[in-house]
Amino acid sequence: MKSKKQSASGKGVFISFEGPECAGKTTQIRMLQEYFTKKNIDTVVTREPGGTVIGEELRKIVKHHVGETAVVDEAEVLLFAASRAQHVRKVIIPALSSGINVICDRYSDSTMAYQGYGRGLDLSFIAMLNRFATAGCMPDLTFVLDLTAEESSERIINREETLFLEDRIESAELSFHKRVRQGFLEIARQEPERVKIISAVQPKEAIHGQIIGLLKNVIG
Ligand code: Z5A
Repeated sequence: MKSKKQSASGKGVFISFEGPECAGKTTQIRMLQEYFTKKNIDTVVTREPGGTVIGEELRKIVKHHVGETAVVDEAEVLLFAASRAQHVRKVIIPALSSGINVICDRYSDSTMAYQGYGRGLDLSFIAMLNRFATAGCMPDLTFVLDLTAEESSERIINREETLFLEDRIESAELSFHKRVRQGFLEIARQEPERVKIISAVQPKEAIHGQIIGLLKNVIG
């Protein structure tokens, strides 16, 4: 681990990927990880909800809980925040402090987009909850892979790995997913320096090329 290159500032770069389901986040994260590996740059790849043992337990509840007692929206937002509070303190901040880059598959913008814009919970409460959960640790750069709700649901239907296996949030109605997308676009409008929108309807290599181009402004 120590033989690999770490950032000149001594602090790692924090990159998050956001967007609707099936936008290609996992695919792009894998390609970016390979890019860093070839350059011998130390990187941790992690995800939300999840990234810690507790976070992965919470992930099972928020993604797949079914049964007579549905997870109410207020409980859902707190479960995501709980996963994040553990994750940021046990994984993200320690890695960044050691000069290791962090790539995170979803982070606090997902809470704003899904639970705020999507579920309709109070946006200022979510902003406060995000500040509490993250301890103020925000990504240096966030890529929102943008896809319409219709394009996203078509990819979910055709996705080989999970054919016919939509999870609890994926199976929400189309209008919910439209609001989520608008949420991501609004976040990008409010924070254009940090949040970059990239069309997810392009060949994978073209998207990767755009990501590397934008990263060079941050990493050098
Ligand atoms: N959630 C929340 O509500 N609040 C929060 O605070 C947080 C999360 C943190 C996590 O699910 C769920 O939790 C998510 C939001 C919510 N809810 N939903 N629904 P997840 O992590 O399991 O799933 P996901 O983040 O939605 O990702 P995904 O469905 O696994 O998709 P993806 O990672 O973005 O895409 P992919 O796996 O790379 O590719 C999907 C398919 O598209 C696959 O068949 C690829 O071959 C194809 N693909 C990829 N790129 C392309 C291009 N460029 N063209 C065409 N096809 C492509």
